[in-house]
Amino acid sequence: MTKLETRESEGNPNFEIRIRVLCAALIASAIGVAVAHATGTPRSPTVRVVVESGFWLRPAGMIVVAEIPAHSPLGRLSKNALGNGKRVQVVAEAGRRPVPCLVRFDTRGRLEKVAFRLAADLAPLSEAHYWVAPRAKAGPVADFAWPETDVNLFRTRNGGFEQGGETPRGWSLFRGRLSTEQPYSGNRCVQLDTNKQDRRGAMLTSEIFTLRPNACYTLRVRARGRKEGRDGWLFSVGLNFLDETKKPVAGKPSRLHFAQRKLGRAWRTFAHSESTPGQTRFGRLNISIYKAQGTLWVDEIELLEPVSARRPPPAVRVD
Ligand SMILES: [Ca+2]
Repeated sequence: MTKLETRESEGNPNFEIRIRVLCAALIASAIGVAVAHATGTPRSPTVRVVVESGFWLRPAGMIVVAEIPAHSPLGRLSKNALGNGKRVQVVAEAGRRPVPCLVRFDTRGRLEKVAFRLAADLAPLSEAHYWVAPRAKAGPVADFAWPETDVNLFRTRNGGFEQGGETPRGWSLFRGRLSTEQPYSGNRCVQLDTNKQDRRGAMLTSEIFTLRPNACYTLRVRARGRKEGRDGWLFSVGLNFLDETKKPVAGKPSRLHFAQRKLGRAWRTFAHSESTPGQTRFGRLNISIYKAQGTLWVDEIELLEPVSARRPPPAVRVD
């Protein structure tokens, strides 16, 4: 922020905020009109998709996939209403032009996902906005194939803790147990507990699984918690990279992916991407309470292995 802007905002902060809100509203309105004008379709219901590049350049033409929220008006439209996908369009906010797209419907015939090509290069650490909307008349379907989806290694490894008895299949628990208290998904999650009397911590550990060397994996974990006192970390997640002898890879014995001193009662999704060292052949996941007192709940763990690229896909979210 420049000195001039600082003085202005200090003098009348409300005014500056109002101007910004007004500008944002005008821009949004103009874009909406432009989308409708450029395509001749109703503006509603639309979904705005934000594509974030992360640390990499995402070239024009790259295919990205957006999930359409089931609760959104667009997500409630049926296959018939959308002409079996031929009456769905994606428009790039910049340049306001349609881009080729494909759609997928769920088993109930509702719009579930849209794949589309990036209209322009997306520089590292930047984002681009697109609109998904119905169109009045059926249009051409994109000529590309639906992109392969990254493989979730925990889909078959009980990442949601739904299988098994008191100890979920595929996992070891130290001072933890299964819980049916407000799971993130399905009927079960895992609960770890520590208390004042015993400061050894609590841990959830996966079985050893195969990893590829020099590949970029994305780990996602859902967690919530209740912490007592100020000490330690309530939520600590580490992925061990192991060599062919199943010993930690030299120089990078353990990669801590993320840690939180405390957590709230509502579920949050934590994610991190990291490349495996060249010697990596296997991996093992550890989630623990580290030197803290409290309760940690964990559910729906995903570890995404890239199908074709050695870098994670761009983050795509729907506003
Ligand atoms: Ca679950």
